[in-house]
Amino acid sequence: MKLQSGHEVVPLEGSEKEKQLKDFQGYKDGLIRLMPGRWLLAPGFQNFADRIYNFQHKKSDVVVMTWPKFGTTWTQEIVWTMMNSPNLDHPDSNLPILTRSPFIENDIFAPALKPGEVPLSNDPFYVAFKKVCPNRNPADGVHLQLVEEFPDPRLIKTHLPFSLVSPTLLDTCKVIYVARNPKDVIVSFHHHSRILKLHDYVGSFEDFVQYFVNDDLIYGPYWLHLKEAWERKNHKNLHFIFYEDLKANPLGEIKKLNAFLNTKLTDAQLDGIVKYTSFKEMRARDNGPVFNFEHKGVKVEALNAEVVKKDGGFFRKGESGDWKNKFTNEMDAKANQWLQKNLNNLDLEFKYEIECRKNGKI
Ligand code: PPS
Repeated sequence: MKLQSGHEVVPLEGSEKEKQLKDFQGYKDGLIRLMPGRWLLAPGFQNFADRIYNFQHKKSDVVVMTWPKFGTTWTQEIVWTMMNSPNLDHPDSNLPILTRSPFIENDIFAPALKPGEVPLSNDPFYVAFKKVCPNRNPADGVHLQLVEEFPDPRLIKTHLPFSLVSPTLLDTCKVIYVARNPKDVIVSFHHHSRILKLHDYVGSFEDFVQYFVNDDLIYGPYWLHLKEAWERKNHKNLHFIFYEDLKANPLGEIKKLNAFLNTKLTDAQLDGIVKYTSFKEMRARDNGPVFNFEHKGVKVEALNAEVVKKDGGFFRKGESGDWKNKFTNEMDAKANQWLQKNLNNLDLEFKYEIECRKNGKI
């Protein structure tokens, strides 16, 4: 199958597929690769790829584009608050973030609905869908249609790279790309893949590092995703944020966003947003992208409660450099080799890797 982005869809087969399905027990429908790029995605992507590629963006859209675990949710919460609730008084601010800032490709992970079937009535996504697009058929994509019909200005999340989204995206609207040190991404993604039943990773941490350096994790390859954004970094509609900068100086970074988005917030409003979007406050609100809910007394659980109890939920640690507590010397050497091969070749100084080394943080 050929996509309108020009990519050929190749389903994973043989021993590679077997290994993935053994370690990621949530990938029951298998996985696909898109060539060129070797992008690894859920097979449901084929149903939405062309619509996403041809999506009509508006000038007022703001897209938060990241690879998984780069700090998407944090950035969405900051930007949503700047755009909608600068005085922290919007009545919807406690709703799950993906109902306020929809995730354009999230339908690719949902099991296909049978004709006439509707999602669970109190699934927060479906509640938002019914409110925003009451006359649409959810089988055509709850999340994608939510984005299509969402009132302006829309704040849209994607983990897709530039080559899989609209080729006119940057010339049409503003894009915020968030990047994060790959070693912390590995730790965070490993946790994410264990807590989310959608992935249900049951392999070892060591194997997870290997999956990462082989570019064999879903949404991979990390470096190509980053490269496609880095090559566009001088475009006036692209704003780059590094998770580590946001962590070290949130006010400074939010001020830059204030200029980029032209939101014209006062210093007092920006101070309020820094506090409101701190890790501590966001973890306490716990209205991130994944959640459990009850439907007619039956618990619908996206999260593996046992792992959450032992190792924490979606808002895990929210720190830079936590990888030092998890990596062995061998893993570090493997990741460094990967960094050397992929990121140095990009002409992208992964400045936090370098700076952190200099000041002894790593
Ligand atoms: S996802 O599921 O891919 O969209 O995840 P994403 O939101 O990109 O990344 C989740 C990590 O970001 C951390 N996080 C934060 N860090 C600092 N401050 C705030 N406010 C914040 N909110 C979320 C979250 O805890 C995940 O990182 P780890 O290292 O696992 O804690």
